[in-house]
Amino acid sequence: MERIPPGQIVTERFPILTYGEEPRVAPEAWRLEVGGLVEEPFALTYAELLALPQVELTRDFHCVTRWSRLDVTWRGVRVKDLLERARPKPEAVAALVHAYGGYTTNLLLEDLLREDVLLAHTLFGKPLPPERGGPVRLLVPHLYAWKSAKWVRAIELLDHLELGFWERMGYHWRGDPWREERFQEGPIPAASLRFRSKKT
Ligand SMILES: Nc1nc2c(c(=O)[nH]1)N[C@H]1C(S)=C(S)[C@@H](COP(=O)(O)O)O[C@H]1N2
Ligand SMILES: [Mo]
Repeated sequence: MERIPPGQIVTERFPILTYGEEPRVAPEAWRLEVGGLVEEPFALTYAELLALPQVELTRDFHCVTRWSRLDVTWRGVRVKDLLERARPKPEAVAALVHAYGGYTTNLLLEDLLREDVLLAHTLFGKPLPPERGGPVRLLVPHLYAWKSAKWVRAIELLDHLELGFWERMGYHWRGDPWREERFQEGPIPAASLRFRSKKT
């Protein structure tokens, strides 16, 4: 497989992209809430996050505005581990991720359960800087970078698709860079909502 998704241009730089004000969240004040359609909703502190099993990985980062930054090294906790602890109800198929400052983005539960989806607190060996979403951001390397919500605050599991900030503005409901899912052209096809009928 090609390394660079179609229509992307590699940059040596690593631009900072934030819509609106940059929220300031002290590590001591940071909380992650895992809730919605789960059996065991819980909140996590920064200290608790650091005490969990840690993963380090290096991944390329693809922004829908066409820049790709290769080989970014992150450290954090697998979102999968946290979701397993919360125990999603059978009808949970999607998530709305909420950030401090009001930003949101939607994801399929199956996309959040990938092994390389992290709650990242470290970037290139240093604490995640505030402008990068510190103290903690989401990293979803297999989708466009707008899914990697900075200053993440909550993961809310849902039995339906609820669009996030950019998705409501016309960006693609899923955002796979390999399929160039940049903008939502036309209505979201019913086939994409297959996850609605996953109910058991
Ligand atoms: N909370 C929040 N998260 C966000 C954004 C934002 O504006 N607010 N921008 C997104 C977009 S469009 C991109 S490309 C990446 C950029 O991450 P970076 O600033 O670390 O490069 O963050 C994503 N996460
Ligand atoms: Mo972006």
